Amino acid sequence: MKTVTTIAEMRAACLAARQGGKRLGFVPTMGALHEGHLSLVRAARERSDAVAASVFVNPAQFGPNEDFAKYPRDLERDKKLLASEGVEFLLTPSVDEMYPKGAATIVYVEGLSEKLCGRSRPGHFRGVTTIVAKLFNIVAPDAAFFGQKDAAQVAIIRKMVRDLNFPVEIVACPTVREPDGLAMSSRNAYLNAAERKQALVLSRALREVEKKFAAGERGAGELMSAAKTVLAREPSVTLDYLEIVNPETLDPVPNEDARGALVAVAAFVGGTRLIDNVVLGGKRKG
Ligand code: PAJ
Repeated sequence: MKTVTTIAEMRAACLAARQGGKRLGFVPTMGALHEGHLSLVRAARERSDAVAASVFVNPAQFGPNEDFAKYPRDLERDKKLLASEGVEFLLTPSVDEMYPKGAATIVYVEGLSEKLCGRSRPGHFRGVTTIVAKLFNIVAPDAAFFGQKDAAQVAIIRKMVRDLNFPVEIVACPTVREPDGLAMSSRNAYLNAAERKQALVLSRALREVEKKFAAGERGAGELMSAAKTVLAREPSVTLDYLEIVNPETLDPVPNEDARGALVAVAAFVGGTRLIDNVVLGGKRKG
């Protein structure tokens, strides 16, 4: 694996691969890698001739009172994992390399960026789309791989790619979970033993929704209250949002029909903000 810290080196390495006729897959990450990240690398390998990745904790997507400073970082471990998964090119830039003094341009997807996590994390998605656009310009991948775990992020990046004509295919990959159902996240490392148990209420609430949906319930309101009943059993967990939305527009679905809807939840477990979601089956109307 060729690991570089400068944009120029990454651009040259990726360009050479593409000019050699290789289809290039790309997996952007913030490191502290787990099986969720590695599943994206495996998906990228299956669908590409060479895989590029990045590890960059992007300050622009963290709010002033969020965890940028304490976000878990273990670059040596990340490098070993990515090398063993067959990544060919890895970019691990400094903040100054990605945001040199005077950088003033942002990429902002209007509307979608204020929904779901965007409502409680102002500026978050603007930071995400700006860095992902920059990384796409550096790597110029044929396809880029993102986790469905961050469903709003997928919707917003798809919209950015359409609106700005990036010649890249966006591939969304399923959420990887711990055996007990907790969605894998670099932030799970913040949880103590008690919080780790409490955190299970998120996936439990979503499973309850899926169960009710499978039993024939189609009403978004009914499905919401089923989830809320489960969440209320863990009063130490503070709900940020629970929404049943169209997975593309992120707007609430009509109350009478939750088919094909995204059920998304965010909650604080102790000081840690966790998110999870499921997409319900069936065909959406319209
Ligand atoms: P990060 O949180 O490191 O996640 C990198 C990628 O891994 C994202 O596409 C995310 O959705 C995916 N991922 C995380 N947990 C997952 C899980 N349990 N199952 C499947 N995929 C999972 O998302 C970001 O970084 C950043 O916003 C980034 C896109 C890199 C821009 O800075």
